[in-house]
Amino acid sequence: MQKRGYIGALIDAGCVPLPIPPGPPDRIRVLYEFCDGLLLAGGKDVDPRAYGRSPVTVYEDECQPDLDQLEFTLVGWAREDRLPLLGICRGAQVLNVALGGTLWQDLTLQAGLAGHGGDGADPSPGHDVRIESGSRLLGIAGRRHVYVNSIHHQAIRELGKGLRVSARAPDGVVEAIESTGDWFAVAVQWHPEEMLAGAGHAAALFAALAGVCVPAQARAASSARVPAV
Ligand SMILES: [Mn+2]
Repeated sequence: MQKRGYIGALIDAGCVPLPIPPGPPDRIRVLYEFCDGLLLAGGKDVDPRAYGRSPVTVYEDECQPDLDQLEFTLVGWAREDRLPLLGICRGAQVLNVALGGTLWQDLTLQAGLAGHGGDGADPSPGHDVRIESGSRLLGIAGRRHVYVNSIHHQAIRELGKGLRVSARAPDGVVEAIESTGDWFAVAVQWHPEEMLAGAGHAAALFAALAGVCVPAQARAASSARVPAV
């Protein structure tokens, strides 16, 4: 979590934000054990080599492979523990890649898909998204069509294992994904933390995460297995 927006949104939803800085997995695990849920925030591009592709754009120097690995580890733990997860922008991409999916490295290189901003020179005014029926996201947002901001030049390409598309932009770009199973893992390509003043569906995402978080002590008490550190 790098921006005040995420922290403020979590506090407003009744959470106690606990930033997890990069570090060795054993130390990260100590912090993870305190968590009742996980927010994967926006940030730099995922290193394309993490999903078996060579970098095709100038954004390679924007990558942060150590952060990628940390967040892949966190996703793996969260999936195993069914720890609730909300992914935002890069966080949605991290969730997808951690589960074996791939990304469009640069939407501006794809015909008809350039209108999502995020390249620093051409900010997008935003766009509509259509939320898929039967999705968790529809239950959270409460309606099929919402208007969102758009500050990304990458997007979900091939889905990771156990994920489904839960919203698309009018041009077909995947704008939200979520777990198909009983794990609350919901991720959006837009930035709800920057939309809290104007859109009820933005605050609803953070409220949904807070609502499904089970206190860590109760989770430990209900489980016969203590995760190994
Ligand atoms: Mn977009």
